[in-house]
Amino acid sequence: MTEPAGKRALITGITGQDGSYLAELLLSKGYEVHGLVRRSSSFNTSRIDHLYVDPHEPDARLFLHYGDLTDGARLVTLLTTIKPAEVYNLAAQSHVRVSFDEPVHTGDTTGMGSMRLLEAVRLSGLDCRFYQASSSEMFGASPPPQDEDTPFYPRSPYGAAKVYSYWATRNYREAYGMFAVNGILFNHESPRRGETFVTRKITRAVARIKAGVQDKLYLGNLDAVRDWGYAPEYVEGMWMMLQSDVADDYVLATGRGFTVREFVEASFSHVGLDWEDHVVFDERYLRPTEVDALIGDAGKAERALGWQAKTHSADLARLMVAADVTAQECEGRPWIDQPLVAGWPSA
Ligand code: NAP
Ligand code: F7E
Repeated sequence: MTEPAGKRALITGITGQDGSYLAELLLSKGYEVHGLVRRSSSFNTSRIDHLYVDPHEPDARLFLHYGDLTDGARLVTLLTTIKPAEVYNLAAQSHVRVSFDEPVHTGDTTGMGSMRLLEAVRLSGLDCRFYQASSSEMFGASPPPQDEDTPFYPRSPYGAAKVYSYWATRNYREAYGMFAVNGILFNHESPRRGETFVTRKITRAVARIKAGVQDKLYLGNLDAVRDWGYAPEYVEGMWMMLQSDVADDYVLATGRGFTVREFVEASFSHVGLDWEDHVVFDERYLRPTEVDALIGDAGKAERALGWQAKTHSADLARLMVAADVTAQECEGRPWIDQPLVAGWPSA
């Protein structure tokens, strides 16, 4: 393989929300980007199809490889062939509610998967920088505001698996001198957010109710407080962490809390609807243990990296509703058919 003019990066989870934005960002910076893709019986690359160029083309800089975080041997093979300068570990079973239904699978991918990848980096002898997608879910029951020194108290199999990956990453930094960092990211959303996370479930339902193809929206706990930011800004923070002189761990957050109810109100009112006419409580969306309030303090990232969130929850709700309304109207994918990600820092 010839050396690329820019840096070479490997992204696990490239087909997910963050992976797709990170791939765009790195390509815009001249990187050669390699992505790990799970084999699926149907296409699972819709978030990155617009970035794909036939690898036979001389200007192709995005390359996809089949692989899975449960297959450690495959990870070693890929790392030794690709030889990336930066590895971003974004792959995970990332749904908190689902982690109660599939705790062992979640532990195997979201927890052990990171250890397999770290060990693959070590075994391949590569001198590369490693980003671990850690999560505010690790703080769980610890009250806000949460920062890098807040004790972890996970409240789900997902949160527990992320704590394992967090410590595995720190251990490889301390034991082997690896440039390995944890980005402890609070919730971040976008028109590309998976349809079963609460923000997208709400904004998609608003668009469908407005269009007359749905009437009710069934939700669980409306009192939960989250610190919702805008995903394209957060992937820029991931990249900044790997460009730093020192490997360290950073919280990324907006610093402001918003209840699920407030997100619902902001979303429905954006299209002139009264949420109370449509939202119905359904206990199936409650969790055995809930995380009541997450509000992050990203002061360290601002001081050390110059990173700061720009988009806050109310603007995010409006931006996502607008994208879903357009997608509903043209039956298309909001991120491909329309340049709707206003505020995208590198566009
Ligand atoms: P996402 O949209 O759910 O994407 C997850 C990605 O992981 C997808 O590409 C998925 O592939 C892949 N994946 C799942 N299991 C895998 C396996 N066994 N092997 C290989 N790939 C696998 O998640 P996201 O919102 O982009 O989040 C990215 C990362 O940040 C995740 O680790 C998440 O836990 C973490 N995080 C997210 C947030 C947030 O608010 N978004 C906050 C903190 C941390 P398929 O497309 O084939 O399913
Ligand atoms: O829930 C409440 C739910 O599933 C947010 C992941 O990206 O962020 C995400 O995890 C809140 C919870 O995200 C419904 O009980 C009410 O309090 O959108 P969510 P999450 O659990 O915060 C963290 C940082 C991650 O790392 C994760 O990967 O909304 N809620 N009613 C509901 N949630 C859902 N999904 N569906 C409902 O009907």
